[in-house]
Amino acid sequence: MRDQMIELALAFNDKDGSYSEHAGVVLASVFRHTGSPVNVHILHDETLTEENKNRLTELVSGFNNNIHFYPVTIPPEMAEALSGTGSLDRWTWGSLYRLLLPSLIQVDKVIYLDCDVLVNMDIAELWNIDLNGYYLAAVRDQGILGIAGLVMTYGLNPETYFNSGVIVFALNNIRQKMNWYEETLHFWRSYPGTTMPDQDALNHVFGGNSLLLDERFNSFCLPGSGQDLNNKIVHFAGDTKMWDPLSEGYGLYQELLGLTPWKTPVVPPATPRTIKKRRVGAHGRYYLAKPGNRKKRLERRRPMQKTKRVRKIKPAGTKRLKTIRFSLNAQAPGTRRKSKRTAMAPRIYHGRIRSKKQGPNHILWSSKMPAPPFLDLR
Ligand SMILES: [Mn+2]
Repeated sequence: MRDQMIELALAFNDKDGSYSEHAGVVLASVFRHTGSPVNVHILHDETLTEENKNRLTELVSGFNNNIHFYPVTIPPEMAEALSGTGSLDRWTWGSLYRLLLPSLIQVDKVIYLDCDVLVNMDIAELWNIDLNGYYLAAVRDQGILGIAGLVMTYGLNPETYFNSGVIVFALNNIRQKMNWYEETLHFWRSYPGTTMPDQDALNHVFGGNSLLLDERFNSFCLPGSGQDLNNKIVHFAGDTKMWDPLSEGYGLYQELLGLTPWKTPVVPPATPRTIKKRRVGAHGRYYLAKPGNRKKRLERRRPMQKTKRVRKIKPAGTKRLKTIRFSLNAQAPGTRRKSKRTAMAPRIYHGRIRSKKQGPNHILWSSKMPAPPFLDLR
């Protein structure tokens, strides 16, 4: 007989397309350490692409487990209650999806995990903890020393203040507490200053009846701590996440990534760099750029006509003056010109002449556009 089915929920907003991959790594870390079957519940929004959905499905079914997707829309009254909360620019809507678990998932109990944790133990150990009549089980927030004063201003108890990154929700118990949803909204309306709307609200609504677990079920990991990551659930709760090369969990993250369909890391789209443009004198505009990759930049700016354009743009101002020699008697009266070249006078260059290798602000291009009439040229 197989072990008891474990219900596991992840919730995220994937606005830059990378969170699906992190979710995949979290799941791989769970599957690798447990022999129990797992029912995976993904709370997501329109930012989850079909491709990433397929990859998650592929990963989960590859471990002989099941996956269910729940498209989430924040209810209008929830958005309204949060509209006074000025801190939402730091916290995505995705962090609030976990609050809707009691109404979304029809199971008695579910383990919720953040997408910045690595499960280095059999998750069945967490699942098998008896919740009795508690609403939830979680671990005391290890950053509480820094925010004890703050959470007290919201009427929360720092002694029992738990972190919302790893939670076992007793959904059946919560559903029996009829007013859990109203109380959540009430908290946000009463304390618009909350900096962690999800965690503070959960503490407010369920804190009085929650089971505090051993720290190894949600062990914070800071860079440079050199801590042992084994036999615990590691939470990269700070700014240095496990996918950051500076993180203690980076090696493990990469290893687990190899078990997912995201084996080849997703390369984030290059951020377009701006080319500074400034008017110089009355003669025209100069494009200033750092040396080294000007061809690349020009190509990026004009993708349609790469090579042609690069050649064309070759700046008049950067050309060296040609040395032109002609003898004084080259065109004696009545004689033919010896050649075109010898008859030509040197051209006058209006732009400043510079060699190619010069300082960081060498001129790439200058136009000899006539100055607009409204400019005073004196
Ligand atoms: Mn987290």
